[in-house]
Amino acid sequence: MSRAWIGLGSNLDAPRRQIEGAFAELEALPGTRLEGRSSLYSSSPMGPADQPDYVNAVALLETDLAPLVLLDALQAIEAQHGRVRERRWGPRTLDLDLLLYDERVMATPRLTLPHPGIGERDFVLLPLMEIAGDIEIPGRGRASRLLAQCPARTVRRIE
Ligand code: ROI
Repeated sequence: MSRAWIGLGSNLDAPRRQIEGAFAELEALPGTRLEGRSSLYSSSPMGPADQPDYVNAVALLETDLAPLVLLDALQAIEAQHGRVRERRWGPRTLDLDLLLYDERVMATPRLTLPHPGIGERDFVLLPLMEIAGDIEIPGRGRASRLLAQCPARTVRRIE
């Protein structure tokens, strides 16, 4: 089994419900257990400001699925939530990012690990640290150091 950390985000169509539903769907993936889930967090949009605040969270999966198979499964869940590829950094019903997969480091056209945005996103790092502690991000350093260097801090816990 491998450990995969997933970042969840939504700012359309009842975001909390989107995130709660996504946790249930992650738990139902074949060969996969939902080992941990963070609280829900609210954050101001990164990118264009003319969109609602986001609800963000992080999940820990124990999985037999290989990284690209897991990525396919995450994109299928996004599609079920009505996710359409819209303008870059625009609002979305559900975003599922494969943040970390064991200590895997890779850069391919479809998948980069660790997730390239992880170090600049307080809305990823804070929920991640809630369930992972001060985890070492391969090639980047400890989560606490990355969080301290994040440009803006808007994330806050909402439950
Ligand atoms: N901003 C926040 N606060 N949370 C997100 O999950 C998020 N996701 C995105 C972009 C548009 C970059 N901005 C975000 O994909």
